[in-house]
Amino acid sequence: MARRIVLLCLLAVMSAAVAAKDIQVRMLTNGPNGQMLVFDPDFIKVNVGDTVTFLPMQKAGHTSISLLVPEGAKPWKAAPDTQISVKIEKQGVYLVQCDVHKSLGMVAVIQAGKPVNLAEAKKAAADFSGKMLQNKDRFDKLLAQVK
Ligand SMILES: [Cu+2]
Repeated sequence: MARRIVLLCLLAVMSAAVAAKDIQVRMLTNGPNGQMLVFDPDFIKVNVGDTVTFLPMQKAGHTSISLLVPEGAKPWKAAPDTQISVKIEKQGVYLVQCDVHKSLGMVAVIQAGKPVNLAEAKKAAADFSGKMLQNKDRFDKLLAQVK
């Protein structure tokens, strides 16, 4: 009996380890479909425990910086043209910006589990988008994909 419980616990630990994914997001000057200055993908749905790795594919000073994270989650800030891996430890919506190109709408949204802070994220995105010079609708389009 005790042995069976130990075995079940081991299996649970192992499957959790296997299930955690590393999702790669490319930071691009020339993106797919003729889009300029994008994260690809720019809507990233993950599970809590997954890691999101931002890769500078084309040197242009691209950065990955959190603009908003759920309560209790750690914000992050990568240096320009630098790779960063972010472990997602809290559920909710994360807003991401490229500091150099934020005014041009280089943004992304991460959803982990339930979007517990969606209203807050929408408000922050609206404030932020108001200061953009182009692609002002990107955050809206991304947040519309949050389910
Ligand atoms: Cu950029």
